[in-house]
This record gives sequence, structure tokens and C-alpha cells, in this order.
Amino acid sequence: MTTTRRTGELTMLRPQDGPTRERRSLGGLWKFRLDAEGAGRAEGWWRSPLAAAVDMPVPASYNDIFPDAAVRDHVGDAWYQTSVRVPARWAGERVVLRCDAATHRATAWVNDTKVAAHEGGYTPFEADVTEHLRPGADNRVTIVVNNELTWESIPPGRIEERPDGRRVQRYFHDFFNYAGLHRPVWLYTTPTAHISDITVTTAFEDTTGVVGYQVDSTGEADSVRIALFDASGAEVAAATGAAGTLRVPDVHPWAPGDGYLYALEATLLNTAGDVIDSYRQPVGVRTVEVRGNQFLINGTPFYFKGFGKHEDAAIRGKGHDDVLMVHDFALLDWIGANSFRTSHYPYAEEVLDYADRHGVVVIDETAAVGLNLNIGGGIFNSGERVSTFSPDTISEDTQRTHLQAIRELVARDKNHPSVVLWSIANEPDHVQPEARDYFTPLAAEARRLDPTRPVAYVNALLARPDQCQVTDLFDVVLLNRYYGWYVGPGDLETAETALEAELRQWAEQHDKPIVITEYGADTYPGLRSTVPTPWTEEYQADLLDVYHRVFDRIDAVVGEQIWHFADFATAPGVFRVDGNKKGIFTRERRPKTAAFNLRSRWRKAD
Ligand code: BDP
Repeated sequence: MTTTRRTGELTMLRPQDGPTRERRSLGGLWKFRLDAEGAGRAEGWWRSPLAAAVDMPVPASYNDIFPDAAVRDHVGDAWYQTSVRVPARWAGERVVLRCDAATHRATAWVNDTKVAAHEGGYTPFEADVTEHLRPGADNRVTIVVNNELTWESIPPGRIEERPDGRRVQRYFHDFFNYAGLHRPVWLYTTPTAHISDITVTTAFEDTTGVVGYQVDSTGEADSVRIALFDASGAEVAAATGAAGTLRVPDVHPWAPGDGYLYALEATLLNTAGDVIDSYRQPVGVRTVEVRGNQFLINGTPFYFKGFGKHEDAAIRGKGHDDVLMVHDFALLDWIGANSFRTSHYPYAEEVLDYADRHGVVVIDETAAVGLNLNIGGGIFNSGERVSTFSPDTISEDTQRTHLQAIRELVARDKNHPSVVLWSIANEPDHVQPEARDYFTPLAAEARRLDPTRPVAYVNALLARPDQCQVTDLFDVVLLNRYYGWYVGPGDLETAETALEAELRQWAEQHDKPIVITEYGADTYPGLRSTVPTPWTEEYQADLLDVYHRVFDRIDAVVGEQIWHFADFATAPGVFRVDGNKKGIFTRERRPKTAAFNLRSRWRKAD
């Protein structure tokens, strides 16, 4: 039997060590050089050791590593290079270069050969480099990362040319445009014939877990053997064949707060029964369903408590860091949160693995943020409404990139039990009629790729239920609301009435669950007041209380995710004091007053 992977589908199986596979992390210090003029591509900088280079840690954003505005505000290419020796025993194996994230696009070379080019800063890409890497010898790996945001990129942006020749990046979203090699870079081996993808779906029949699987592979193999192990390592089900169903009596479900995982081991065998390749895929057995205005996990109504987050920290920017990750999850647990949204882009796979293992529920979002020319970083245009969709702005080209971003997100994250909902955009323009043409194919593609999860987009304050052009295309209503902050700052009484009136309208006009995916107030830590005063710690706490009173009065509200988990970096602006200060924690992860109120609300028994 020869199995080949389905053409046209993306495969993004995460590298792992195992009996037939080996990984080599390329993390550490790389050579680094900015190239605002784009000289490197013309001069072939990948062909020799990078001249005039400095040391740069990987993974990290490069922007804040040096006290240098030229690095922080750089626009254009930035070159990374490292030299790597892999064991001679790798000869004869298939060798793959994988970059977990290069923001926002990258081209990679191994020695003199271009091996990959990828668009999109938050999903991985890889290349088979077997022909180009010399096991046992020195090899140059060069990656040029480009951080320009344009009308064709996701997220979009535009570059201003200044009279003095400087190029300045403008963008419509409210977080700093960090760039670089943000996540691990790997070389890894697989056998020539190998497992290229695994897709798992799960269901229940009474207390029996039903695990559907499909194993895609490339190259000559005779058969596929499947075994499912429980968390203690005992085999609980087995099968043969590239696709099929496993049944697990008395299954231990994956559930919020109980990240129980099985391991599905897929093994490719040759005609003699020898193992060709083997891969272990974690599996959480759970269901997700939207019924009326309820969001059900394992048939039980689920209420989202948590935050919109960012991958953001001092110095490392958006660079993945296990220390920070574990600490952030510990704070989520401390405060009693059960979920978060990966605002506003797909997070590192390490984060989703952690969420899987700890039963934390995730709304998984694409990087489609800022597709709304009437909002700039949460601030609404006060003048005339401008057109978001046009051949010169958000266009079919943007839509094409957006579609690809959805495909890569689903391909990468489809097997994570923690992911219960796809959010395909944050606060796009959904009032203009063109929004419907723009979003119809995107919502359809997300459903085609993954019929097992609901699909949503995040609605901005500018569209009431009767104005929104796209709500009926989606399963869940996700709302970002800023009454008492951007709308009527300082007036919490009006905020309470207006919020309640609007939420009731949503609940009446759409029989769908509502999750409030953003609400909050900028808060300068240490600023206190006895009377309601925006920016104080008391005001943040009081505003959240107002929202919670309203949520508790409306059945269709099935979740509250505060904006934001921690203070984070943004582009400079008169509305931002060293970044966005809506964090419940400071950027250093110290609690503000509201953290303690939330802790008592969220930790109360349901
Ligand atoms: C919302 C955006 C979010 C911003 C927030 C704010 O979704 O990215 O950071 O406003 O202004 O509109 O704080």
C-alpha cells in the first residue's frame, strides 16, 4: 500500500522526538543584521557568513533587545544566520527545517540554497532540506525576516515615506509591531516514508469515547497501526488502517479544569512488519456544541471566565518564553480564570499544549486584526466614516491572505482539545455591505476545514445587532464593548443602562450564545481615588463590577473575557501611556486592585 497525503491540504505536524525521529533546536544566539535598504537579497548575504552582524537571541523579538530606536522602529528586512552541525548519523534520514514563527514573513536558505518562503507571522513553515544539509559538517542556516505590513498582509498596515527618505510603518491595531524569530527554530529528522499528518475527532456514546482518526503519510509503507494509551500509559484501544474509529469504554473526558489526555500512537509498517515511522498525538476526548444560546462542552453549559491576552513581555517582546508562559498560566489559575482568547493571532504551540494539559479553554484567533478603517487602536474615528473595503485598501488580495491564515490556523491547531472556537477576525468592519462578500467565503472555509468547532468573529462597538452585516454567518456572538471607557468615560451609571439595553437587543435578535470578549479600562497602577475617576485602580474595579452585574442578568451571556490580562506594548500615541494599561496585571505581572475582586468572583463555586 502506498499512502500519500491529500494534495492541497496543509500539514503541520509538530516536530517530536521518538524512535524514528530526532529534533535539534536551533535556539540560542544567532548572527543578526538589519537591512532597511534590502541590499542582502541583491547581494546574496546567505552565501557567506553574515558581515557586520551582532548577536541576537532566538526566540525573541529583536525590537527591544538593544537601546536603539533604529532597531525598535526598523522597517524592512532583518537577517538571521546560524551555523549548525548535525550528527553524521542523520545521513539517510529526511531532514526538515522548521520555523515555528517568523514575523511577518520570511525566506530561508540552507547553505547556498533557498528552501522556503512564507507569509504570515504567527504560523509555522517548514522545508525538506535533505538535499541541502550536510550531516556531520558545518551548515549555514540563514533566515531573512521582513516586518512590513501592507494592504495585502494579515494584519494589514501601510508604510509612509517621509521627505527625508525614512519609511515609517503605520498599522490599525493596538499592539506593538514586534518582529523577528518569535518561536523555536528546528531541524528534525523523519524517515523517508513518514507520517505527514494526523487528524483526530472525538465524540461520546454514553460513557464510551469515540475517537475518529486519519493518518496521512508520504512514501512507501504497507500498513498503519494505531494504539491509544491512557495517561498511565496503558493501552486502551487499537486498530489498523490509515483511517478509522477507536472506542474507549469508561472514557475519561477532557473537560475544563481537567486536562486529561490520551496518546494516539500511529505507526507506519513495511511488509515485513518493521516500524518505518511512529508519531504520538495527544488526544483529549470532548465535544463542543452550540445549542440555542448555550455553549456546551461535553453537553454541559460552559461559561467563559478569563481574558484577552497578548504574547507580550518586556525585552523579549513576542518571543516565546516557557518561564513567562508557566507564570501566566499560574496567574490564570490564581485568579480563577478558565479560558482566554489568543488575541490577536495564533499563539505558540507550546501555549496550546499547556492549555490542553491543564484544561484551560481557548478561543483561537487569526491575525486578522485592524481590518476596520474606522477604528484605530480601539479609538473610533470621530469624523466621516471611511470605506474599509476597496481595491486600494482591504481587497480581494487581503482576503486571499486571510483565507490562507485561516487554513494554516486550522491545520496547525485542529487537534487541540483546548481550542473550542475559531475566531477568524477581531473587530473588522462589519457594517459596510461589502463585509458580507468579504466574510462569507472565509466563514465557509473555516467550517469546511473543521466541521467540529463553531466559528465566530469579534464584533466592535460600532455595530449594533441590526447594523451588523455578518452575524448570521457565525455561531457565537463575540462582543468587545467599552461603555464607561471609550463611550461615556467616567459615567458608570449610563454605562450600565446602555450595556444592558444593547445586550438585550442582541439576545432578542439572535438566538446565539454571547461572549463578551473585551471590556475594561486603562488603569495606571498606583493611581487611586475616592470618587469615580478614569485611569484609577478603583475605576477599573468598579467598571468591571458594573459589567458583571449586567452579565448576570442576561441568560444569553455565556462568557466574560476582560481586556486585558496584563499591560502590553503598543505603538506610541496620545491615548497610550507607555502602552495599553488595561491589564488586570501590570506588564511585570503584578496585580492591580481589580485582580482581587475578580478572584473572589471567579473562584466562587458556580
Ligand atoms: C479593541 C481592540 C484591542 C484594543 C482595545 C483597546 O480589539 O486590540 O487593545 O480595543 O483599545 O478595540 O484597549
